[in-house]
Amino acid sequence: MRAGGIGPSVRMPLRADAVMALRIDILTLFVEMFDAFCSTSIVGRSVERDLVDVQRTNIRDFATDSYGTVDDAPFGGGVGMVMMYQPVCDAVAHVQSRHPTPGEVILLSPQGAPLKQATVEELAGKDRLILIAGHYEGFDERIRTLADREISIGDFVMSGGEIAAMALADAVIRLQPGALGKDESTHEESFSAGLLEYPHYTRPREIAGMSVPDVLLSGDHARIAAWRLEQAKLRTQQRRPDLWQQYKQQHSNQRDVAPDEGDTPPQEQDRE
Ligand code: 9D3
Repeated sequence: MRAGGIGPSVRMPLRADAVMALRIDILTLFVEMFDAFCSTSIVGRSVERDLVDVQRTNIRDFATDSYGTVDDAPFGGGVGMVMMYQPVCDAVAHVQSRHPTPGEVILLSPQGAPLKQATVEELAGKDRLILIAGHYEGFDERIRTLADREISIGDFVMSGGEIAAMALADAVIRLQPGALGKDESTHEESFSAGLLEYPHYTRPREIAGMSVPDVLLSGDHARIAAWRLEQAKLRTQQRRPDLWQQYKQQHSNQRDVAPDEGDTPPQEQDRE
């Protein structure tokens, strides 16, 4: 969560019950893509409760010609269009001028650093973020100088940066104090940090010939916790050997890395 220690980057409470909201500016050519995002579920509720202020800015508003041109053909030739420097630069300057605290400028790009929860946690502690989403074959290289960092959400190709901006904003917003209800609390995330989730079950006890594991009906909370940790480890070994190696490394001074200290994942017994 938020880094410890009082410093200029830590948002200070105005009153005991009021904390300055995180402000996120989204610079995009498709502001309408963010409508449902901003009004639905945890993000919608956080906006309503003033835990976060999400402002959308249309980069096209900063075009200088009457056609609203924001892209052009690449120097050197090639297919596709390139997003121009000037409208993006002016849009960033505009949103920066609208607020006293400078925002951390993040360019969503397939060439960015792959997004990790550690980055999300770091960004969740900032006062202000400015997300730039592109929607062309590429940015004019000089746009990169406007950004403090460049982030990708994974090694796959989307048609634009808008969904990546939503993914990042969503991950950051749900970490704001008060964003999650009691039932959605992140408490357990720290307990099993670095592991995939254990299997969940709800009513009915039996359906389509599949029953709930007996231990979950036992009422024995210690046994249930042990079973869940075991399942989380098994699942991580089977599905994400990369995460499992990391987890083993981080817990190498403890005796809790069982069930299998080895590198070969056990056979998966059942699939969902
Ligand atoms: C044919 C040229 N493309 C190379 C594969 C370049 C390209 C430019 C722009 C590919 C995708 C995009 C649009 N994507 C994003 O803006 C984007 C993105 C993504 O596609 N995947 C994962 N994370 C991100 S963050 C922004």
